[in-house]
Amino acid sequence: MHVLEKLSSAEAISLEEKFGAHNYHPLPVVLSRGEGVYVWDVEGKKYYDFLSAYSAVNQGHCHPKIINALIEQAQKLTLTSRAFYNDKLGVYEKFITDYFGFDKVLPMNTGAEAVETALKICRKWAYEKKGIAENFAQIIVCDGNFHGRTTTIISFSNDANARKNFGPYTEGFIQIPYDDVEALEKVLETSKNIAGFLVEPIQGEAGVYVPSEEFLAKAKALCEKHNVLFIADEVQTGIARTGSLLAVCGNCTCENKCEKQASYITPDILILGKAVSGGVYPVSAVLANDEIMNVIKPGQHGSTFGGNPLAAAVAMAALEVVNDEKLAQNARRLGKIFREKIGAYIQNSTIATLVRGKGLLNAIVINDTEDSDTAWNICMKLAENGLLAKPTHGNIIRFAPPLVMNETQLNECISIIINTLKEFEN
Ligand code: IF1
Repeated sequence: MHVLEKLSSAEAISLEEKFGAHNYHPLPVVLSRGEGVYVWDVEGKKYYDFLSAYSAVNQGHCHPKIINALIEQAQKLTLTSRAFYNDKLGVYEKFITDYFGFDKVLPMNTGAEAVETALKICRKWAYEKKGIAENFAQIIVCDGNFHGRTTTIISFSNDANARKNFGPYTEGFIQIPYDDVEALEKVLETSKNIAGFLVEPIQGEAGVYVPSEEFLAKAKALCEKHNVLFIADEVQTGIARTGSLLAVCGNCTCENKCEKQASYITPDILILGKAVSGGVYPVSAVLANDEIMNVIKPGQHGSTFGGNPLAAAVAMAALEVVNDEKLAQNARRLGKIFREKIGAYIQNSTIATLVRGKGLLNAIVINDTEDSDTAWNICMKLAENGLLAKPTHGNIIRFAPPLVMNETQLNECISIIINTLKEFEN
């Protein structure tokens, strides 16, 4: 088919409308280039990216170190499958397990695949190590969770739009309210077949809900007490996004090698995705120590692209950038400025009710009903004013720029956001 040399936004949108499944409702912005904190549309308009591809581009768009790693490896060897060894996977496996402090990694591609992998490992551990009767394992999840879109994962979602008419649903999950230690304790004390507790350290899609200070630590302690695996889904909160290398690091300064500070809550299974590759290539990872990971034997799990040499090369470069450029420290510092300045504006605002978040994962709650289109209209106006963001649920707008942003750029963005919100003040 003849492809137009230079598409206009309208042409690009109509092609997607006609030939693509309608599984998204994007803002009418057609991007063609990205560099650091900026993206450009096909007409050449420049924007600040305040979504970062849902926190996959933490290192900034097209980071030269990561792109060079991609190009160099792509010219040598991209995919061998796991039918054979390759010279990059073992090096990467040592690198990432040292980096996050676990014995082993099971490499996958997307976040949902990594979540599914963690669920399988948890169940297998429950039958073969904990001694739960086969097919009776239960995994506790939280209301408002988002862990991906596979049939099993939406089976334990309570988002009607994500699960309606995709049944029959996978069994073996118990829902409790998020940030509710008593509810977790009650389930753990009344059910003997609990294998694991799967939790987002901050609920991103639900609207950037930061749990109470002690929630994760108390939940981890309860899991330990009841011999239940604490499974942290850091697909969105990981890789320095919340001002530490991982959201479960608590208030660790994260200088270099993780010294497992007192505030660190050690997951039994850690799930990573998105910015593991800096948004350059689909890379996800499941990390655990030997007594858990070794329940997986040859032929019991895998994927064609999982652990390919290109992913390995890209992920090592992307994770080095996080340390080299101290992205966690930057996210923590700029996030505080963002919440302080937006919070000051909100004191006298009629259109925004609160700002919340951690590091550079933040959200502003708009003073309107969930089903109103005010948040959408604000995002349309933000785009007009040169900043891209998108509502999560209804009246909540997520703000998550690349972590390479500097203070001058942040202040310019804060001005754009406040001036745009003021246009909606009544
Ligand atoms: C979409 C949301 C964010 C995730 C957590 C696993 C996954 C995700 C905590 C699965 C993915 C993405 C999916 C994308 C939009 C985005 C999203 F709005 F859907 F919920 F970020 F908040 N765990 N989140 O956030 O990873 O399979 O996508 O690689 O599906 O619309 P994935």
